[in-house]
Amino acid sequence: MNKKRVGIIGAGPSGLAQLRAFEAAKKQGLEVPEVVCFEKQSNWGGMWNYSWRTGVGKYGEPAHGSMYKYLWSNGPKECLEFSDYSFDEHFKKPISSYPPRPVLFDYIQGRIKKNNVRDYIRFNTTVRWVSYDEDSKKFKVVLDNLKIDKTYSEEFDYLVVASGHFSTPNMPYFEGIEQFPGQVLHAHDFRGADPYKDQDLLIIGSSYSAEDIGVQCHKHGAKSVTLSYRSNPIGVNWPEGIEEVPLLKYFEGNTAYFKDGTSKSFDAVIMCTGYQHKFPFLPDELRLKTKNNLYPDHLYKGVFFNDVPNMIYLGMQDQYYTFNMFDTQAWVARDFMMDRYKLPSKAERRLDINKWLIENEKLKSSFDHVDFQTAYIKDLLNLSDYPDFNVEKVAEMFKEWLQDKDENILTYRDKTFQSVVTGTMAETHHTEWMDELDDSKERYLFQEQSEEALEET
Ligand code: FAD
Ligand code: NA7
Repeated sequence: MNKKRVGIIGAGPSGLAQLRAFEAAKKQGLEVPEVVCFEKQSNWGGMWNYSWRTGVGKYGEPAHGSMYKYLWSNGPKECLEFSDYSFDEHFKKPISSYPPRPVLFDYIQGRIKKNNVRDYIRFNTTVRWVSYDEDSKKFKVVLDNLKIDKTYSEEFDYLVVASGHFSTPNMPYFEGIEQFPGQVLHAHDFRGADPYKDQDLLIIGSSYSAEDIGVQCHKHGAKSVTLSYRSNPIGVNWPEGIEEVPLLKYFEGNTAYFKDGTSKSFDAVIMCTGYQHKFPFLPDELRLKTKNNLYPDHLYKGVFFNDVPNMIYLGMQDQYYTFNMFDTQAWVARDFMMDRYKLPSKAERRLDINKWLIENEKLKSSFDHVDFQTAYIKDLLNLSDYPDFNVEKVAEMFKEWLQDKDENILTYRDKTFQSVVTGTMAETHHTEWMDELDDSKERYLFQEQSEEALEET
């Protein structure tokens, strides 16, 4: 009998989780389907694979990356730790709770390099279009090999969409913006705080990107940072040099006028106004249509597209949990694709989705959001053999993290947490975050080593 074929779109943390899940089954001696992963970039890691490029990539595809220089983990690493590959196993010593991007990229790669999963990935390959044949129950996937500029197609029994949803900007219009004399960009194109040194910076938005880009620019020498919110302010205890104001109404030249009647002149504007779930390679009947939220409609268990459940989406939720959530999803998806986990009827699936949607509607506070996603992870953990971890403890850490940010947005990254995987307590980083201007892996790890060495002498 021919092996079933699984296509995975994207080799970011979600796609890599799917590959790792299949490898784990293979290690147990189980027969796994034939798996092919398509990645339009030349390397894996998704967002964590930093690119200086904006606009388009080398081959003219929309640039995927939204991460920037000086990006440090915005939550404790203990909240995202893989439960089958600990930080201790990777770094061989305790590290701090908030590592910079290159260090987390290294960690993601470490687990994957232990297996031969690179062989399953076709890099520089964009998924151009997908169609589904109801009779044969197969997906036809049209692909572009970007390097040799060749289009071809292949068929799959299952398709896993792991293409991320923080890449296509949501870019609102404000009256007069077309005449604004300075730079106007979306967070997607922000590549570091350096250009905003000594500048008065206006940031629109009040979520993760606004908070982090605002704080990074403050840290790296912006003259002032003004955050303009639509619904709710971030509301933390801002230091001098950062302030929050209600929504921008319009610009006149370089002056911005806000809803509360105040105004200020700016050198640059960064729209931290979120992203669109965008799947230009999917037809209507297969496409997830949702805003960024904790439980997108139409996905049973947050992964199986209810109309066509052989179509699987990973990581489409708004995220408190990240790497470990992608894992819990990928393990359940794998078991379904290997006939080890059976789905209930479409109507039953709909009822289950509705149950989660109703709960999602009731959420008010950030703590409620954490509890909701924690319940979701627990539900998934019950469905596969992904190594159990203390999710309740992780939820507590998320709440502590939220409180730390409220108390002091400039020092929360100096705090340390305890791993639920190994019990190891994180190290205090050698330099306080506000004084640390170098985000390289070498500096992050080397300094710790040299301090250790110093202690030994
Ligand atoms: P992605 O990482 O986006 O990967 C998707 C992959 O799919 C990419 O490699 C892309 O090239 C590929 N792809 C897309 N379309 C196609 C196509 N048509 N054909 C072939 N390949 C395609 N999370 C944290 O845990 N901690 C943080 O500190 C943190 N900071 C963040 C900061 C920023 C600025 C952003 C944008 C996100 C941040 N996140 C953070 C969340 C982050 O998105 C997740 O950690 C994680 O990268 C999501 O993984 P993913 O695989 O689902 O998507
Ligand atoms: P989010 O978390 O989706 O937040 C988007 C923000 O943009 C949010 O504050 C919105 O305000 C605001 N927004 C959206 N449209 C507008 C308009 N038209 N006007 C003003 N404000 C608007 O995206 P982020 O980029 O912050 O975070 C995404 C990921 O990147 C995250 O995982 C991080 O780790 C990094 P609202 O509250 O809806 O009024």
